[in-house]
Amino acid sequence: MATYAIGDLQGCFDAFEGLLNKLDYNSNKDQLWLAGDLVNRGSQSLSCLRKAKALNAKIVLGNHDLHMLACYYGSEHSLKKNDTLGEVFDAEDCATLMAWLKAQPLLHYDKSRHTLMSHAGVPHIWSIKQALGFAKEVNEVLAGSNARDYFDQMYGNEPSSWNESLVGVERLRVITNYFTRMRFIRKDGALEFAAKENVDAGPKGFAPWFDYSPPHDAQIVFGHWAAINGETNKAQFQALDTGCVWGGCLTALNLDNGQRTHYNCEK
Ligand SMILES: [Mn+2]
Repeated sequence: MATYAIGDLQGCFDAFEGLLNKLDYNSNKDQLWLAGDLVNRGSQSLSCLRKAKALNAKIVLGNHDLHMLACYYGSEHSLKKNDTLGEVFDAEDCATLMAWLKAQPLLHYDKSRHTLMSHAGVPHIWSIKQALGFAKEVNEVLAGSNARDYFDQMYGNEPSSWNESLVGVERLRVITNYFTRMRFIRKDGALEFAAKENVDAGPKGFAPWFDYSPPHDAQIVFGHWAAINGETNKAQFQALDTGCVWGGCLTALNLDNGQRTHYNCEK
């Protein structure tokens, strides 16, 4: 019996299956966590969604997952040029899959493991309790009758900083951005979205979010940042996006012993 956390699938179902086989994954005994971005860019998003649902994986929503949900539930969002989500929307079980995905959290906390998982990470400006509360605010809107309004106004980089006094869609947007798009952050909590390369790519005054010490010692498992190739140099922060869809590899972290297993995704 083991629990594995796997990074961004991004529609790479062959790699997903290959990695599960390599782990000798037993769906009757083992448990799976997925760090978000199950879909898009790769060519097998539909199979990834079906498999994740069938395995009853613990999932957090990534920016690509939210984009797909916005295209489906929003009033006017259409697919972008590089999106590979058409087969999902054409599938007979699309409505079931979308409803299932929309109910997934932005942040997962396993108290017994003292481990948090979110797609992009958890900013140092929040305690565990605050982070869980803010993530829940977004998930309650996703579950309610205002979900369409949220999806219609979800996109954007502003406000760029957390402020407790924010309300409405601006508050939800910045919370969403911390959990699903964050890479570089300033000590005061301001986010910067242009830089996507390695840890030195941020503008002056900004550093990778995991360079700061949070007010807790929970382990944080995350994906999203393929360019750092699974490395943060800190045991507290476990990066899992190793660029499978870009020809890198798909990574599984055994949460019981910290061991990593890779599946090579070379094209
Ligand atoms: Mn992402």
